[in-house]
Amino acid sequence: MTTPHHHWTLDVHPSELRVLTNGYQSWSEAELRPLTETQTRASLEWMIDQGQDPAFPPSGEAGVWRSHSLLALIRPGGGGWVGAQLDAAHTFAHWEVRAAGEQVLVTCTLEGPDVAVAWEETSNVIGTVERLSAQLGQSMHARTPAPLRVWCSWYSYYRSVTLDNMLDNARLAKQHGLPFDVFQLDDGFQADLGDWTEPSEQFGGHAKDLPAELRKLGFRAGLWLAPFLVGPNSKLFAAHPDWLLKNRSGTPLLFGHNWGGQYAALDTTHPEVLVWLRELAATCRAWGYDYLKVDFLYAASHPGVRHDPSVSRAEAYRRGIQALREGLGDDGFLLGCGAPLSASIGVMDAMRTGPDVAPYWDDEARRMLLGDGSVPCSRNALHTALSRWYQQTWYQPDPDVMIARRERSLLSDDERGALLGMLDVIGGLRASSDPVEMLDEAGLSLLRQSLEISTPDRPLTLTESHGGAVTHFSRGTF
Ligand code: 9PG
Repeated sequence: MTTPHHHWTLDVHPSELRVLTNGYQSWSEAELRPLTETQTRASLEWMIDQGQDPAFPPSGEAGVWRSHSLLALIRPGGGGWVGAQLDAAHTFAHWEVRAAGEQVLVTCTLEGPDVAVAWEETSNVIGTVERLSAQLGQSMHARTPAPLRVWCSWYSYYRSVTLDNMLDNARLAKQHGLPFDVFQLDDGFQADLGDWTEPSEQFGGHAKDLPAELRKLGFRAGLWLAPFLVGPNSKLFAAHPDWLLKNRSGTPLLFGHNWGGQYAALDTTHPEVLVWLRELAATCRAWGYDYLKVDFLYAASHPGVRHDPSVSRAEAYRRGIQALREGLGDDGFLLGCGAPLSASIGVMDAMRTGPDVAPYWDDEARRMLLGDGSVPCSRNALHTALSRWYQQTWYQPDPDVMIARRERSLLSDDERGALLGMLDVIGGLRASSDPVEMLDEAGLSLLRQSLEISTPDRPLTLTESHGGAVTHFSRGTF
């Protein structure tokens, strides 16, 4: 594996610049900040595993900022510099900018096969970011299907969701004429991570029994999976220890912290794992699910010892998601979450571009004291998804759900309004998790507004005729 390295020295005073960064995966922070400030580094290892790139986390030094795939430096007048990798299928591009006295040093290190990297000085940073990201999207055959309106079980029922909860909400949504396209079952239906075809006790049924009922009510069926994760007590873990990502001593690597402890990951450079993943997605499709929310996807590119050590982390990830796409079928809808971003272009239809929304505005203690910018809360979700506006050309963005309910929520009326407006500005998928029975007239009206897909804020796409003359402007597919 090669590690090509580029560097540039800029004769500009660091105090003149702001830096636009892009975090590694869906939940990692993306932001625009003065270069002289300090990028936040999560203070606990499991938070770095789950919210940053453990192989390239923020350094924590003042005046040093790290970014993935692309980086922009902005001068007060809007000019500056933009760097971007021009192919992301097999290679992670690690950008670092460093204030150094009267100068600024920039490096780009490629983890994986050598790919072209653009570095441009420009009078219009925003325009250049949009042009280079659109170029990356085009060259990787980005999929940007029409956005869908989704009801998702997570942000109200969490892991105690039942089959009846799903059906009750779908029936009520139909009664109220709520314009959802998809009803998506989230985490909680499965016996364990990896044991997806066996139900949990509390679900009160089997996930395969849901799609036919949803279709009768006029909805498509969606299912959540964390397809690359393996619970240490799961049957999959016991049956196939050879399929797991290892640490240097050859034992399965356990990392992160969720579901009450650490978890293992599938090694997607192992050919049998790819067969298993294809079959898993095909099984869900055969059950009637044509929309999959595939989550915790960074597990396939977590640093560790793989069956085929010559495969880059980006390539290992890509093989895993391609196997899922093959199993689901080209006409199925694939939403990535907790996913390395640019390496997903052309495989994913939609992508979570920020951390989770929660029924409160901020989690200041974890954000400020523990340095975790990916902790669920409305503020973090909006902050990061807004800072990734240019990724509309990579996939359909999913800025996460609107929360319209007043019960079981700490959001004030103003905060609900802010969430509604900012989700609309970001665009992409429209989603809700509110139990429909919790919504009064005002709540239903807020929910209906949030499901309206407006486009006027989306950038105009210029379409040229063969002769080069502009024939029409369109609103694009966003
Ligand atoms: C299901 C959930 C929902 C949600 C996903 C994801 O860093 N963390 O500890 C962390 C845990 C869970 C999480 C995000 C971050 O949520 O984004 O929509 O599907 O999993 O478990």
